Amino acid sequence: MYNRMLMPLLFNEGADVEYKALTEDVAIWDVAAERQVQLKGPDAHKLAQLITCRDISNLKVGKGVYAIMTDQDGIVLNDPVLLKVDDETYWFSIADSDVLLWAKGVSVSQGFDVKVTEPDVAPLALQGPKSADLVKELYGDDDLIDSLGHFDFARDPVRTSIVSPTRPDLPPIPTLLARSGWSPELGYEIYLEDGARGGELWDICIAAGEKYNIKPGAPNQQRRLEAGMLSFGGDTLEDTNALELGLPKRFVNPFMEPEFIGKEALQKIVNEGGPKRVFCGFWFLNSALQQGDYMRGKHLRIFGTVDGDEDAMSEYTDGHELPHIGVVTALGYSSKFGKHIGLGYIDKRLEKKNAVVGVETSSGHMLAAKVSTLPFKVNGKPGGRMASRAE
Ligand code: THG
Repeated sequence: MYNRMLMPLLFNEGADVEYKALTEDVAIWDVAAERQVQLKGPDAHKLAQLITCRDISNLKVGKGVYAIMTDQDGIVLNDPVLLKVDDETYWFSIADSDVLLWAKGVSVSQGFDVKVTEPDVAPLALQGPKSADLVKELYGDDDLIDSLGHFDFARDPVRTSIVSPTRPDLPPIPTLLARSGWSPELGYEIYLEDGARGGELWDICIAAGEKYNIKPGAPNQQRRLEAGMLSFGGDTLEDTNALELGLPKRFVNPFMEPEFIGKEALQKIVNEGGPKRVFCGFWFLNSALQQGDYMRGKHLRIFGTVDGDEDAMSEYTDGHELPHIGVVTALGYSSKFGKHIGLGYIDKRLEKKNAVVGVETSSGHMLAAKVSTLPFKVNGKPGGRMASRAE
């Protein structure tokens, strides 16, 4: 369940077929569970700003941004994409937690003039190198598609409605079209604005995508691990603060002009020397793991020394006597890198040292892993894409 909805996670042909479609052709994912929390009214901007630690003063209509939400202690509540739909309408396209109630609660406490709702909007993701060709066919508007930069979107009753090729007599399907998605590939998201027409939209995409080898899939864990992208809930702990995510400064900006919930707490953390642990990657060094081994959302404890000395570590068959210095929150096999990789948190002192640490598996064994900054790099080049972290 995701936002109290079912979300398809794997299709019959299997994870390898989905991965290949995503990286070479185009994959289609039903991500309707990424609900929209709409803020509408004269104070919509004020409320949106108050609940994200990113400066959105200059956000333009038609632009989306990755907008982390924090509580009064700077703890991450959600990591939505925020879309400015018009001057008085914002959508938070949320990950799996109760943003609707949080936004209503904050709004009422401030006496804001804004309505907070969950409109009938259901995103559908088309991700992969051939996704642009496919959306061009769906919308028949190459100029529009070519004009969309990363995280831009368009919403227009004519230009972003989809006419069914087989049923042109039916009213066009209303959508918002964004260039975004939870993968490092080129990708688009169709925000369907009439839930009753979901099946029809899916069928239209599958039919138009046939010549691009489209495959149904789901937000791809293997690819997002390679890209070092955060999975809220899986990779965030109860007490993860926004500074620990290691995102670029403009995403988490405690010293910006506008007020937001968590500002004081995050400033204090910076003033006291910064976060004690940081989100990072792990390269698993030994071959004890099987290709199918995959973990998300459990917390494997990490043991090691703050020196991260490889020779010292290799002497431990059982490193439990070492200090507990972090946690692995997800791991899986990367076919791109030819080894297992993971994500999690490590003591800040080890972040940039290529330290070798011991990761305790659920069966109590200790696996050696090397800490990596994100995005993962191979021969100095980011292994995902352009991931924002690389900037
Ligand atoms: N699409 C939409 N809604 C969503 C998601 C989505 N809601 C839930 C969840 N996914 C939100 N989380 C993320 C996390 C990361 C990214 C997008 C949504 C992402 N990150 C890039 C990175 O980390 O490299 C780029 C960030 C940037 O440049 O701004 O894309 O997928 N509609």
